[in-house]
Amino acid sequence: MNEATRPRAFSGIQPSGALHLGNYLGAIRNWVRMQATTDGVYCIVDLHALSVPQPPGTIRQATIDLAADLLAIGIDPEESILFVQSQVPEHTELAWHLQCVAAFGELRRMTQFKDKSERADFVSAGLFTYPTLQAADIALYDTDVVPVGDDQRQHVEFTRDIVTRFNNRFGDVLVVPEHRIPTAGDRIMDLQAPESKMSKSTDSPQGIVYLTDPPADIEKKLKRAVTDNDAEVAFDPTGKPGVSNLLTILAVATDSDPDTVAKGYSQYGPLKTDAAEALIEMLRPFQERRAELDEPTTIELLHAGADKARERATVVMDRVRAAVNLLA
Ligand code: AQP
Repeated sequence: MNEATRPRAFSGIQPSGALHLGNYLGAIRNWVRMQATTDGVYCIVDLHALSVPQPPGTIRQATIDLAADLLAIGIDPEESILFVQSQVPEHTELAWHLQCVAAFGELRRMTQFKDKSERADFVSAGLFTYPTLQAADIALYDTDVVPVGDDQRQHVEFTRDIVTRFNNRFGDVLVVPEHRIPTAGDRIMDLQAPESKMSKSTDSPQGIVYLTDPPADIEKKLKRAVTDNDAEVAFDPTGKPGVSNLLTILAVATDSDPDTVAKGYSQYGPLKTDAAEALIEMLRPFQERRAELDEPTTIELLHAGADKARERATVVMDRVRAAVNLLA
């Protein structure tokens, strides 16, 4: 299939901290796999990261580090476009148009906004309108599929709603996308608090497996993972969230499913040891490639990616301006 006939995929990730297992198993692994069948556009969404206060000077370095991580994981700049959101100004322009068709009430219902705003001392207007910028990111590339983890399901559905509303007002201008959420690994939980998702911005150093963690740290974190007292290995995410998380991790790392994996264990100890081993093996090639990537090469690839992204974004933005009937 050539670029013109393959479905278009788009997804983004914030440079808001080091990559963890949830980001990889829930989303990025799919990005890499889908490169064979889709025309992929992958974006480091640095403007999204600004929606919560960041320590001064951290975003630039975090952006470069994240790009190197994505290249080492297998995002191939020959196959896909990898770029930084702030280098393509059309994202914020389209976001404004979408904000003007989004309703205040539907933004207020977004669970990510509710969760993050409840935990924050300062709630920015940007955090509130975040889903409209995300909708613009997606719509700007005529996206057909959006590979994301389950936590982004509501935002992609919101994108479908406002893109459809925009089209109803202004004509058939934007493509209505669909999400692509994995059947297992769509929500990896914190090892120390398995009722919460593993997240870059929570303070849980022992609960998060970072992709750059050395093998000894992975073993230690898995060994200390919270389980329960009844010592029965079964996949039951509501009743046994800790054990189910370990089963999911081992299943996804070995391309199996959690119920099948559960049948092979009667104790938590061997399950933890095998899950750690599978993760160490899964991450080894990434960790080796990551050590070889230097900053100047990474920055150069990002600039080239931004040029390619901008070429596509200007075409869609021209369509939007014409449809809204602004003075050319
Ligand atoms: N725990 C998770 N399990 C499965 N998928 C996950 N994703 C994130 N956490 C998990 C998926 O990773 C992609 C990139 O996420 P993001 O950085 O853009 O934002 P996020 O969803 O808010 O991720 P974090 O790690 O929780 O970041 P912070 O703490 O900065 O908000 C998305 O596709 C997401 O579904």
